[in-house]
Amino acid sequence: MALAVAQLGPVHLRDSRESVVKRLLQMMREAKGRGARLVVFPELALTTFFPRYWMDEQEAQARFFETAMPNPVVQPLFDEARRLEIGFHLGYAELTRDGRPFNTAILVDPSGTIVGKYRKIHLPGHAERKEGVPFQHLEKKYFQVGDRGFGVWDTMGARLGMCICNDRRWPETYRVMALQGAELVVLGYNTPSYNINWDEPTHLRTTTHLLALQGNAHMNGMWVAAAAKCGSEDGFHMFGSSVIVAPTGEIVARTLSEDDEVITANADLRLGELYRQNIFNFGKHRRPEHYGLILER
Ligand code: CDT
Repeated sequence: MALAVAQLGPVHLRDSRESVVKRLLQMMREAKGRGARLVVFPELALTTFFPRYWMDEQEAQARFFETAMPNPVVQPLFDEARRLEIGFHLGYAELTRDGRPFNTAILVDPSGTIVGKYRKIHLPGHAERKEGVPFQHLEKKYFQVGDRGFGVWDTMGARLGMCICNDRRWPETYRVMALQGAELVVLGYNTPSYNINWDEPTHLRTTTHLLALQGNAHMNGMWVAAAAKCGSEDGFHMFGSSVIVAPTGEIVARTLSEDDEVITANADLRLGELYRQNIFNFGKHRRPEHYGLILER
């Protein structure tokens, strides 16, 4: 499967959604030009990473959430996907009709139809205002925990799963999708380079990000494609290192910049099948009777 990851450089507070959609469109065209059938965009791709700012929920919802998808601002993405016959994955802040806020991602097929939706389950950070730190991480304040579980979708010739950012650090995320036969998991992320909780060397932020993707891709015999929004948003830096990881655990493509950048790879889905039929043959080798504690605690 020809796959593209479209990393986004910074989106500042002053940047309009229209300007972001233009950048996404340009990368979608580049992805298509390189033969991709699917392009993966980041988490909360349409705005700055607003959970770093303290405000009341109503203000956040008015400024940063989408009440419909598609809507007139993002419609050009759907139209271009249909024209080019390319699918895409897009993260955005969703406010449902009954007023529930989620950190959401959609999967759109090459006819421009939404075929899958995922709402982020592992919400990092805090809900209360944290004092003495350079920025907040208020996902627990602005979003509810996703209510749809970890699904998979048969589309574009593959069985695809989705997760969002912090979900990528939890083995259960991938395993639940692998148990449903996922061959490829796509995700977007916004990860601050500075750790507000302890004095963590900056390079470890990237190391642990890659470890999580590579280890889980391998242990579940799947491809993983991860797209960052990165660089310095109004002075708040987030790392790049968007990657496409093979079921071997190897990185087959990685961004060089911390700006808008497209990477591509030909994901041979049979490679994952080799692992799922042999060393990670769940039916033959898993021992769920010894894993009960995972659901009890
Ligand atoms: N967006 C997101 O989930 N970011 C988290 C940062 C965790 S630090 C509170 C991540 O895991 O990358």
